[in-house]
Amino acid sequence: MVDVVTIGESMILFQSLNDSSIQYSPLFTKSVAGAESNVAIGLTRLGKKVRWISKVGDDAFGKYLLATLAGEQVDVSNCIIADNEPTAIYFKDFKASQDPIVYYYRKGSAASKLNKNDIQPEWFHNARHLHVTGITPALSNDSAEMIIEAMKVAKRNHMTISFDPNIRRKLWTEEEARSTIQKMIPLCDIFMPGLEECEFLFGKKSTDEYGELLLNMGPRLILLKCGADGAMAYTSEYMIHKKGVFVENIVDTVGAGDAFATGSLSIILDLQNIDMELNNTTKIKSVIANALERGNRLGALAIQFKGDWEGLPTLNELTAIEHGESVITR
Ligand code: KDG
Repeated sequence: MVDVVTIGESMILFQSLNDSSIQYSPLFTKSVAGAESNVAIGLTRLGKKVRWISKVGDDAFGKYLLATLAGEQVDVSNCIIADNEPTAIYFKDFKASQDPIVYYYRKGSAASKLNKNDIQPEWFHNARHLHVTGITPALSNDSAEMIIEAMKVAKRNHMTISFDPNIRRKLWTEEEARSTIQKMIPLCDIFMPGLEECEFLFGKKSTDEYGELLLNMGPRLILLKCGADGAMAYTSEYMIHKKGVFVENIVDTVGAGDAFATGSLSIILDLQNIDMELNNTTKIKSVIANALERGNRLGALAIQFKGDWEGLPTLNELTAIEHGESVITR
C-alpha cells in the first residue's frame, strides 16, 4: 500500500556556498527542491511509503533529481522523462534577517508541460492519500488542469486529499492564483494555508472567520499555519490552537510549510481510515492536536537548516526529540 501520492515540479537548487549574494558568489552548492518532493522525502523519512510523480528533462539535472529522491526511498518509478524540455533550476539568495529571495528558471520546463492526458491509473494504484500544492498549477494552464483532474481521479479512487496552497506570487498573476486556488479548495479534505495566504485569498479576517469560510467551501479539516504563533485546526466540531516551537537561530525559512505538512500528515496517516475518521472529528481530537504539534515541531526543525528539506528528521530522530531523549552522538 502506498500512503501518499504527490505530484509536482522539483528543481535543482543552487545556493551560494558561503552565503554571500548570488551576484558575487564564486561557488554554489547544488541540491534538489520542490514543495511536493520535500513532503515526499519528509514522509518517507518518517516511515511512510510515498510515490512522487513529475516530469524531468532527459538531462544531467533530471538524472540527479531522480537519483536524489530514489536515494531517499521515494518511489519515482512513475516519473516521465521528457525528450525535449529541460529540468527546471532555481537560485536562493540569502538576505540578512529576511526570507531568502528566490529566482526561478522554470518557464517551459519539462514539468510545466505535464497535462491531464499524462495522468495514468498507475499513479493512484493501491494508494490512500494525495497531497498537492498550489505551485504546480501556477506553472501553466495545462499543469493547473492536470492537478485539478488528478484531484478528481483521486476522489473517484476513494483517496483523501490534502492541499497546501503554497502561493508563489512570482509564478502567476494575483487573479490567476486566486481563481485557481479557490477552485481547488472544494476538492480537498484537508486544507493547509498560511495566515498570509488566507488574507491574500479572502481579504483580512479573523482566524475564526477564515476557519468557518474554508469549512463552508468543502474541506473537513483546516490546518492554519500562523508562523511563530504556531498553528490552528478547524473542524465543524471545534478549533484547536497549538503554540509554535521557539527557534533561536533561524537559518533558512524556505521549506517550513512543507515541513509542517510532513509532520501533520504523518500523524493523520496513522489513522486506519482517514476518510471515515474525518466525518466525526470529535473522536480524533487528540490526533489532530498531535498533528498540529508535530507540524510545528518539524517546521521549527526545517528552518534551522540550510536547504528546503535537509533538516527533516528520521522517525527515530523525531521520536527521541518528542520524548525529550538525548541522542548518543559518539
Ligand atoms: O516550499 C518550498 C518550495 O517553495 C521550494 O522547495 C521550491 O517548490 C519550490 C518552489 O516552487 O518555490
